[in-house]
Amino acid sequence: MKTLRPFIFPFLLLLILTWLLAACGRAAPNEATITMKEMAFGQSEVTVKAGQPVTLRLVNRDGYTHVFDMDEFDIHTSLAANETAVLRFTPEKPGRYSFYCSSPGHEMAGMVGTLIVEP
Ligand SMILES: [Cu+2]
Repeated sequence: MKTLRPFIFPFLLLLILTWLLAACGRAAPNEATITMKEMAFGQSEVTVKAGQPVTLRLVNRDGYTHVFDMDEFDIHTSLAANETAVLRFTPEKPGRYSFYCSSPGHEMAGMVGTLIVEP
């Protein structure tokens, strides 16, 4: 057993580091997926932390174009039918920021939501 000991410690350390990295990747708090389906956003509220990069995955499940608009961050992303897009930005100031779809009539039909940026 004594000859094995030098090998076990680095192996355990590697195992723990791998587990930590995997756990961090899975629990990323500033990631969200917003689907666009049947003239609505799948999530009308998305909560993130200020000062940290945000990743938003947009998935258009409809057979026509939607737009993801968030004026405060100058985001205006158009998604064709069944298209997916990934947005990355960093909200510096806490607050509530509305997002909507600027395709004609969609906002009126209820394609609105709120990004909540917590301190
Ligand atoms: Cu739309």
